[in-house]
Amino acid sequence: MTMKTDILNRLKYSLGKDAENASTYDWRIALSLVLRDQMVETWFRSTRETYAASPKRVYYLSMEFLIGRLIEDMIANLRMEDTVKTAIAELGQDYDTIVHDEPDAALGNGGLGRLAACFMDSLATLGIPAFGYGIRYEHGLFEQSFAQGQQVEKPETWLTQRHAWEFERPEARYRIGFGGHVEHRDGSARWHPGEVVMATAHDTPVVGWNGDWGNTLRLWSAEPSKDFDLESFNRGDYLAAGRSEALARTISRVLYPDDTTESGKELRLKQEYFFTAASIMDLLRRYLADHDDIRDLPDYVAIQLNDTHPAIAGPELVRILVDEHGLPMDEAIPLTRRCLAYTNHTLLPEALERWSEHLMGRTLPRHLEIIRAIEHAHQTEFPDSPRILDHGDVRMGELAFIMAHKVNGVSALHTELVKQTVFADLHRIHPDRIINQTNGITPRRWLYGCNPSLRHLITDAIGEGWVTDLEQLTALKDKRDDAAFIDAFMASKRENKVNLSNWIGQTMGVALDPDAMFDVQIKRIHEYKRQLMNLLETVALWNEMRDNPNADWTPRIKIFGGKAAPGYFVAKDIIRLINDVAQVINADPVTGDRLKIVYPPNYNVTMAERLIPAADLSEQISTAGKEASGTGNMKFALNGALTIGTLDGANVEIRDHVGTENFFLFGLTAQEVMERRTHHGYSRAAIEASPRLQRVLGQIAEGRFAPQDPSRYHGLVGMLYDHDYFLVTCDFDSYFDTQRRADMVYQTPENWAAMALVNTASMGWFSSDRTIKGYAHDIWGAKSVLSA
Ligand code: AZC
Repeated sequence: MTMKTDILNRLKYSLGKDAENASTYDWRIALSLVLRDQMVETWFRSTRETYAASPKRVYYLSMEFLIGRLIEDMIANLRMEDTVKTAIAELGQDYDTIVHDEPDAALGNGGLGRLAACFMDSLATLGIPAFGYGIRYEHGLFEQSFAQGQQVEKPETWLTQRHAWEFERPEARYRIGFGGHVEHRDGSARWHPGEVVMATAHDTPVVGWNGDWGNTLRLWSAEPSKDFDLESFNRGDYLAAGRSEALARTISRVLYPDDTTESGKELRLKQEYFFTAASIMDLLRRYLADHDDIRDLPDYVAIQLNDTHPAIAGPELVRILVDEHGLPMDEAIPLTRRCLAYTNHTLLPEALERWSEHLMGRTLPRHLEIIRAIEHAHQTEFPDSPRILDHGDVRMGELAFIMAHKVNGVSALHTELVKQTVFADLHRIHPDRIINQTNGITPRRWLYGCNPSLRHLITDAIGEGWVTDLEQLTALKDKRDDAAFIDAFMASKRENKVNLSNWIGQTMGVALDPDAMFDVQIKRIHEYKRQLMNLLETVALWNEMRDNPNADWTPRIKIFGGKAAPGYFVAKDIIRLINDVAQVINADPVTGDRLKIVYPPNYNVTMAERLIPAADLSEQISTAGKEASGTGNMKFALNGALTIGTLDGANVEIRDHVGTENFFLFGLTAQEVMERRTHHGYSRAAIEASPRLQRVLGQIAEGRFAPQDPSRYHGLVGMLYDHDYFLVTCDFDSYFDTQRRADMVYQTPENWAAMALVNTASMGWFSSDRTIKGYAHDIWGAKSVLSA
């Protein structure tokens, strides 16, 4: 059968529509179902081969999977682009319209969630048997819009449409308990939960490159148990019965919109335990179906904890081993440790989770006992160890560390700082436990998929091997003096910029000059990421352009994108200021086309796929020591943008790879940042030393950008004078000067392009395939079944 008939059949038999009456939505679902059918073959084969080989399986536990759209991924990985495009054209439909109809699966906040999605792609491409385990949130990350420049949040509703990729698994259902009491009898313990919620699995196949291997992303949704409140129901009290039903469903209702700040909510703890417990039960069931001795578990199971959110996995597995399998505690703890590893993603103290012992005892009473036993065992062996239980709190970082056989940071610098700061004392006791695994990105989505023009250029030059072996891009370095190739490289970038300009023109009504430098900062809005510094620099540039309107300025488009956590008021002020400044500058006839600010609302994965291929300059300007790694920085450089950045996170390694001469470095180092903070009045001093910065802050403070409400930004400006914790003021001048250096280089487009090409050519190491091989070798002891 042909693709075309397959689609028509799906339209008819799965959607009950004929071609005449089908909407874009119908066509998209029909196409998705046809693609899913194709994947199922790979998926079954992979499962059969896994059972036959009985290898170690990897379980990646993550509260977040920031997937975005799947349709183009599926088409690309199945190598069906031409087939699908032809079929859709024959059916008289528009390919782009159909593909763009899919809502983003926004089951994550930012870097941590997107990393999990890239890892799933690499695990499947490498043929490592793996499950991703997470929560099937009914509402993903909120939708952002702006009202008078201010962020407005609306619930996100991706599931109101049919999610074509998943299979519900009614047979994979587990009872998850909360509360209740623990019964101790004859030296053994039994937990009697006071409340039970059901976890039901929903599986999305994850097919790797060329359809060679398929893994599973298994997301849990919460449902009331059958006996949910039968008593009330039988009494005829339907409202009471409905209430407990609603409470159960609440657990998988929404993604917490906090990025790196701890939320400290009981529901959050319940979400964490809910998905972790379901995942552990599920993997144990799979293990016990094939193995008799629970003691061999670490030879077959590697569980990776993506941050501390699933750290309750340690006590949970110990609980099952002790209370259900009768292992002694002193055997269960080390056995569990051999299964677990933990990735740390941030040093920000506010992001390190703590739960009060009171809440833990009320929600998970048996787990609190086990945490005490873990603490006791560790203290006995290492009397000067830092404590898990501290000032009435359970510290999840310490718990995760102590229960993991490996702890990893996500860039070389971050890993060193983890050793020196958050886990310094535990590191002294366990000097071999902390290792580095620098993050990576999947080249399938972040070059092959998002940048077709560059993809074709590269493939024509060096073949297609780079898609699974990104280091092959080094061959492009030979082309840096090849004028024809540089021309084609520039033409590809320009094409992407024209496409982006058209989209911005249509959606925001702002006309952009595609020959201007596209300077992009897209990520969560956070003080440490310093969008504010970027904006202050924009205002300073505007001032200087107006002072000197006839000079040969390099035209710039400043593009911002990103959401602020709803309760993070400083971040929301920064958003408003960006929009206020944009209004004034974009209307200024003096600067005109030479300076524009655009801030498209509702930044998400799909928007990143549009913006990154069109960027000339990538803003990676966090306060050194604060950005654990960054992965956007890698996506930009791979797509031929030059970076302006600090020595922070993976920027350091990117600069090493692309060469110091192809990277715009500025600012204080992590060491200098720590040192500077000890100086009294450092920010006031920095402002006083910079007339340029003083002028900008003066304009903002006097209401130049909010004439109706001139005091609007007094708080923000005051903060820069008095507690500029992230050293915006100290790095400002160095940043401004480096931006002017970038302007200069941009004036000679061939030079800029040659530098950009070297960036693309040097980014092979940042493939998440390399990262996953590192985890597999250094942490999991897992192997590819494909190459076996
Ligand atoms: C992020 C880090 O901020 C970012 O630097 C890193 O690249 C990314 O993880 C992946 O490792 N951290 C988070 O997103 N953290 C939380 C709690 O959301």
